[in-house]
Order: sequence, then C-alpha cells, then structure tokens
Amino acid sequence: MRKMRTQRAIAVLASVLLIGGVAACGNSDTGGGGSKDDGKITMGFSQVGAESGWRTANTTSIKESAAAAGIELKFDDAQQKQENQIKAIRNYIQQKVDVIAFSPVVESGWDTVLKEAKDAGIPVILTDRSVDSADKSLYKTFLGSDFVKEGRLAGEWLVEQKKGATGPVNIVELQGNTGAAPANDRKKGFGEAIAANPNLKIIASQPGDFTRAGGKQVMEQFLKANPKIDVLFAHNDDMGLGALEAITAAGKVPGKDITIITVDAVKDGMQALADGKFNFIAECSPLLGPQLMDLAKKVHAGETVPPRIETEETTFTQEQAKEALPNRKY
Ligand code: GYE
Repeated sequence: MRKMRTQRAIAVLASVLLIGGVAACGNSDTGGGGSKDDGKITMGFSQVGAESGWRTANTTSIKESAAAAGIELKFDDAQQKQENQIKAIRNYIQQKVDVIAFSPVVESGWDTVLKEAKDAGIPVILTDRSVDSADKSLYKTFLGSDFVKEGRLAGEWLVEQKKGATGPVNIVELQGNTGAAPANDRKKGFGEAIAANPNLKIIASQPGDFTRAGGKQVMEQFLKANPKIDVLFAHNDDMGLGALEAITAAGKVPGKDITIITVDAVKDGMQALADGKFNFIAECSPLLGPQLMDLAKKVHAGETVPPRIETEETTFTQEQAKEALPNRKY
C-alpha cells in the first residue's frame, strides 16, 4: 500500500517537473522580452535588501502576489548595494525574463543598465523607489509612495504641536541610506514644512541607513554631542526603534522628553506609538505586490500604463495607532 502511494507520488512529481520544464523551455526559447505567446510571465525582481520591517513586508507582498498572479518570480536581495542590483539586472537581461522590476537602493547611476534592458526589449517597472534618469523612456512606470509628502506630513504635525512654543525646539534627524529617494525626499518635505518656523531647528542630521542598529548608533552620538534634544525625526520606524534604546540608556523618556516622529507604520512602530514611545507616524505602505503584478501583466501585453502610480497612505497619532493596531497586517 505504502509502496503504491510512493509510486503514485513519484509519477505526479515527474509530471509536474515535466510540465514545469516544458513551460520554462517555452519561455526561454521564445526569447523572454517580447515573447508574448506562451502565456507565462517571468519577472526578475531586484530587491534593495532586508534592512527594515518595511522591506520584509514588501518582499513578502511581492512573493505572495507573484504566486497568486501565476507569475514566475526570480528574486535577488542586493544587500543595500547598487553594484549587486546592477549585476542582478544584467543577469535577468541575459536570462531573457519578460519583465524586470526593481526598487533602486539609490536614485542615481542607472542609465547604462536601464538602456541595456531597453535595447534587449525587456520592459522595466520601478517599484517603491525611483531613479533620477532624465530619459523617462528607460522605464514603463513607477509604483510607490510620495516621499516628499510623507516628510511634509511629519513636519506639519510638528509645527502644529509646537505652535505656542516660544524657545528653540531642537530637532535631530535620522536619515535613510545616503542617496536613496526616500531619504532625499523625506528630508526635503520635512524641511519645507518647518521652514517658516524659525524656532524649529534641525541641529543634527545623519544617515542611519534605515536600520535599527544604525538608528541606535547615530542617536547615541546625537545624545552625546547635544545636551538638549527636543524632537527626533527618523526616516523610518526601524531607526526610531533603534534610537529608543539609546534614549532610554541616556536616562531620557522617549515620547515625553523627546518627541519622536517616524515614517512607515509597520507593526513594531505602531506598537511603540500605541505605547506612547513614538508620537506620530506618517504611513508608507509596503504592500505593493498586487499592483506590481497587475502592471507586469499589462506591460507584458503591450498595454500603456500610467507613468506614475502613487500609493495611498495616511498618518497615525497615538490614539489612532491603538485603534488600528489589532488589524495591522504587517
Ligand atoms: O521607508 C524603509 C525602507 O523605500 C519606502 O525603505 C522604502 C523605505 C522604507 O528601508 O523602512
């Protein structure tokens, strides 16, 4: 009995492998980019890394959505290095995938490799972060958040909070990795929002690379160098969470002695907000997978897609975090 079941299992496995193999062959034989007849879409995806809770949720969303959409996903984690992303994209071009999607770790320096993809006839979709290429024909669309707006919403909330403040309000800023779109843009939006208030002053601003370890380390330096810190603006939850340790170790109460504003609203960040350790979060949604797969199908079918698709987002106060937390998916 057991033997028969094993034989059947082997037969099923063999046929699955055979069908899979045929599908895979069909894909590469017809040349990937531009092959529109085998039905199966192969996507090469180059991810930034695994630096934050946001990134982990984003990766899960992409993998799950690809499986649900029947898209074969080739996935590479670049460990926050542009050279790794360029290498991965070149591999995808060589493998003749149907669509390339990626989240560029920094904004600049993509023109050459994007041109190679274009010349190979492989459409590129930017997701989460954008590039600063002047030639917009190098990619089909950019799906992601408005990072300037996130920074602005964070700054506007602070302006409102400190409305009656007479003395100086000293702000320190933990930036994302140098050259990344969300680091550049969140800094810009926040700076613009507080600009008209001369008593709101950014006294220190350094990259913490979007990681908890980076946030903790840089916050320690900030605390050592500046006896009076009133506000921390961290470009993501993870750096804010790392900074909590530094603040507590310095004998200060996060959320009270130092007002903490972050971006993302992942579960751990929302928990810190609900617990009163953070004061405000501008949301940035990592759940880009379903829209990305939809776009991949459209560009593969030769349909025109809008050049920019913006993610819908909100903001959270401590009270709103308490309400939203039980249903938070990531
Ligand atoms: O805010 C941060 C992550 O690019 C929007 O990258 C993303 C950012 C996100 O490391 O947590």
